[in-house]
Amino acid sequence: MKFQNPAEESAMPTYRIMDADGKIVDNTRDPQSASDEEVIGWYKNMLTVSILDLIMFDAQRQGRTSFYMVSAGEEGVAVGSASALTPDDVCFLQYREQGVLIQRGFTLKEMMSQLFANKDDYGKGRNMPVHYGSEKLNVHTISSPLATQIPQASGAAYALKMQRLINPNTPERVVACYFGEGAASEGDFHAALNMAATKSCPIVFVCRNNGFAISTASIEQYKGDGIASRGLGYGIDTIRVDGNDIFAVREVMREARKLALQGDCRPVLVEAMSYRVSHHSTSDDSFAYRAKREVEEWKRRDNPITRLRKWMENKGIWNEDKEKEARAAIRKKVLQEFSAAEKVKKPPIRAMFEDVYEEITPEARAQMKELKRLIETYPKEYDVSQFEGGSKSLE
Ligand SMILES: Cc1ncc(C[n+]2csc(CCOP(=O)(O)OP(=O)(O)O)c2C)c(N)n1
Repeated sequence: MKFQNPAEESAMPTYRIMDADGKIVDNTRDPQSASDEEVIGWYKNMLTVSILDLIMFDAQRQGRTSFYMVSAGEEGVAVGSASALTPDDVCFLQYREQGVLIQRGFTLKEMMSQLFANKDDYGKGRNMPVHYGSEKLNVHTISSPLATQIPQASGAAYALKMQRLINPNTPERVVACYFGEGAASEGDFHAALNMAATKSCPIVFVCRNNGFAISTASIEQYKGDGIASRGLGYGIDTIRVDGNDIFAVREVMREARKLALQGDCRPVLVEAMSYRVSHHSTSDDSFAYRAKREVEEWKRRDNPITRLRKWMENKGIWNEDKEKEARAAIRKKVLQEFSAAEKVKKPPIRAMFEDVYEEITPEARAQMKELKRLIETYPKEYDVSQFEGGSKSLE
């Protein structure tokens, strides 16, 4: 009799194409599978995420927005994986994947409208900042309860498979579902993987393992070999990848997408290793639970942006001048959209009552009427001038 002991098993390896100096270490793969222009495009998208993050983090500190979450250190996972998807593929996000949205074509204006909850926000200003969504880009709207999107994503993938069974002319599509290693401790993660495996769903689960879930280090989050080892238990093809290596993330995602669509379809699990360089959110001071020096060391040692920059410089397609120019242009664009979005009116107050159900109920109508009466009775208490249509929208 022998008990299998996880400590005696070797850890799952981490796939890598280029090292921290931007040098290619896996020559069996063409690191590019894309033109120089495309690679530069990914680089600029990662820079955009990073510059947007710095500006919006400061804006929150000045009280100009209520909340923000940065993606520092994880730009490569988001942009690299999204670059391997087609526009038809469907995405479910957690919240630290702004690079997925930008790579899919979400504009800075769309981003700012959500962050400032103005009348151009698709969510009509109802959600906290960073809870983006885009019907046009097949990105489901982000919600705060962790991991709830994972079984929903399995269900969506099952629906895509059924669509093709009913009509084989429907284009091949997969679901890409993102979550953190902390969220993977939720029951929903387990329900989702089991459902996707037993129903053979065309889905790629992308776990961002950045070492922390707010103040909880991953050493307190699980005892096994990360999240990847769980995939095998559910009968799911699994790979661990270096999340700071955009080429590796892209290649893994391209292969995962192919696998997911093969034969009767099947789910794939990708665990992308990185480090959460930033505070968890604007509501968190991470130096209360980790040393500042540790963070500084990580920043200096490795980073998805500098890694790709080194590769591009080695190849002779990037230099200091281009870097300065790109940074200045992105910064200017972000600030332009920032000040434009800040000035746009808030959604009509009426929007507060809409979409709870498909139609406004008689009870909600009565509440609208009462709210209008209160606003008009106490105009000094309720300044509604910044809301589109003022109290009239409640008629
Ligand atoms: C169901 C649920 N529990 C707790 C929270 C509070 N919460 C928000 S983010 C977070 C940490 C998530 O960590 P992880 O999934 O590793 O993602 P990361 O923030 O590291 O990107 C927690 C506990 C929540 N939003 N939902």
